[in-house]
Amino acid sequence: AEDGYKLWMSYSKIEDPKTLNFYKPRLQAIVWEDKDLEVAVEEVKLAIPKLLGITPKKGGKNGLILKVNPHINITNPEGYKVSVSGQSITIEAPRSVGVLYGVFHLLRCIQTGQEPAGEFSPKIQHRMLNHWDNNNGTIERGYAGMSLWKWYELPERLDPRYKDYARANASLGINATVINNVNASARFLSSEYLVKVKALADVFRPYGIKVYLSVNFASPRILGKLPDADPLKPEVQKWWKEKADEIYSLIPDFGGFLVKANSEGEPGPMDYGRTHVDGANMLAKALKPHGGMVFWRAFVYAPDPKGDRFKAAYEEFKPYDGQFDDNVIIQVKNGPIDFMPREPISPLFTAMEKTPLAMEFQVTQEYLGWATHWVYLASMFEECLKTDTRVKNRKTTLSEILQGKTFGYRHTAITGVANTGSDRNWTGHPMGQANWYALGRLAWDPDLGAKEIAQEWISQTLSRDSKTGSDIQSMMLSTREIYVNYTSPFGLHHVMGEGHHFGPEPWVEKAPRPDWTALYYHKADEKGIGFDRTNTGSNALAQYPKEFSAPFSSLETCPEEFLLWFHHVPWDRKLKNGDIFWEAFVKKFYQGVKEVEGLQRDWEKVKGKVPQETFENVSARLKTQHKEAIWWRDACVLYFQTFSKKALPAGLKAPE
Ligand code: GCW
Repeated sequence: AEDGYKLWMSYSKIEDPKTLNFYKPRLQAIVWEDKDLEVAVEEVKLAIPKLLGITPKKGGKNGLILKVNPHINITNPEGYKVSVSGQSITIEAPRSVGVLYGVFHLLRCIQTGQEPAGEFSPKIQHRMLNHWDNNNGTIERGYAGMSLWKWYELPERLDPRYKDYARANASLGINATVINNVNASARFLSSEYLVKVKALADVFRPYGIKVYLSVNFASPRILGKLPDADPLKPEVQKWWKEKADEIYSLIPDFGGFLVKANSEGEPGPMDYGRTHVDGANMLAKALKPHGGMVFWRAFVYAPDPKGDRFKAAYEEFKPYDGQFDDNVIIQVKNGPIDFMPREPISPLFTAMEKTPLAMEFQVTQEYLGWATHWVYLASMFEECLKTDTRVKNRKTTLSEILQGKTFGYRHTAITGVANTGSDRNWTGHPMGQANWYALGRLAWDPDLGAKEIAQEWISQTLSRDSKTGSDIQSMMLSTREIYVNYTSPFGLHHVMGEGHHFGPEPWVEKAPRPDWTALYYHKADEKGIGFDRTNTGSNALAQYPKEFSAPFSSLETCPEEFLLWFHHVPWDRKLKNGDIFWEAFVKKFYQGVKEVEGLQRDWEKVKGKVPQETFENVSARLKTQHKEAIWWRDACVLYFQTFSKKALPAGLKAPE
């Protein structure tokens, strides 16, 4: 049994007569000349017989015509054009990778019953996955087994899975992968490892995927045996330059470095009294002659018990706007804290006018139920991307900013922390595959909707029956809010288990750092709950354009789903629906549990309509999710009740 191995590329047989009528006559042959179209042709040869039951012959005048045409006029060099005429479909692109993307587009159209013609270009240049994979095979925050990369076997043995990984990414337009953890072992830069990295890069190259490495800033000291890694010292600069030369001699199209510096104990330029600019630009200069990029992360915060971690990234980076070299991108998490189930956007996105920023989403469900909770993350990504930032005091979505339209970025990037692992089905939860899929599609076009992406994914993965499809689609679209309801209603955040980040632990008051406790964030007391980030509190709201922050600033106008992000809300505050806050809050947890029961019932209805293994796998995980939703509900309600000292709303049974 395949058990989900083939992801959205199982190419099951098309039944729809209209689709068959359109495609069959036009896919009787494949016509191509360029040698570097091999993988595109291979994919067509694999897919078409399965989808359409025909075997395209080679050559001729009609059929599927694949052409690299450097002179074609197109918005983005990675784009492609598809035209349909008489008995043929032509895919043309300036680069072979564009033709490959065109082929995947065609296969998607066949499976979603659409016609393929048009011109298509990615709206974002760097479409990346970040793997938090370690050299011992474990994955930080990974819930789908061990790392895909078998370091002990490389470079000699190439697991066939590397190629399937590349195909899956290319099918979405993902063109970059950072293969190791940002908490980086210096070992990845050793000559021993670089040949292994090269072996992977060679597998990925035909699929248009560039390899990047996360680097440990102290590598010159750890590997090079220099006394330190001070970025202003010539011998340190020389070490990096030579390292870059070594990498490029092995991997001529190496993408560059991703760096987590001076964050959560990682080394960085500040260890030597230098700045983010000193550190990033030093690496940028080493990579520049080879065309490499530096992705420098803005995920930084100092342990300040009286401060507000929300403000840290902005405070550390805003002063350096405009000072980074032109091959540096600052990579910013979507929210100001850390991949919470619902976060407001990071204020940095609205504030760096002279520095290109990359979006970092998290696809692995660190704070969203690992691999036992069904959460379709595209709803969350979409909410974030469509946020109107009010930059320039007009409608400016975050998507537009990321596309570089607002501040004229010279580089654009969307990345996602991968949820892949060695599990047979790649992502542990079968529905997690949709999150990988969605990240890739949104990186190509951040204006796509969660709804259409779900539909595409379902018809390629689970079912092409329209009723089944729409049933699963509505389940998917409900999952994120359900998770929010039983874990973090009204903007409650950072109340998960300390360290492992699983399950509820709102009572954590001691941790290695104050900003890792739950109390720091929820601030519950007998009066109320929530973090006052208005001007009577930390004033974090002042980091946003005032046209954006205005509604959030007052309890009256703050969107209710963000209340606890910005206000200390009195327990007996009346909400719009007439409930007092305590009652509304408690009801959400109960509602969330009920909604999981609803998901279980709805999932039962697709039995026999989706692959049986997937059906059983999801059913079983839903049972666990239900149990864990009750755990979240009871833990949170009982704990917060010790502050509110109020009874449960009428009709709700108190947890035992
Ligand atoms: O979300 C937190 C995680 C850490 C992670 C860190 C980061 C890779 O708990 O495990 O480290 O963020 O993004 O750097």
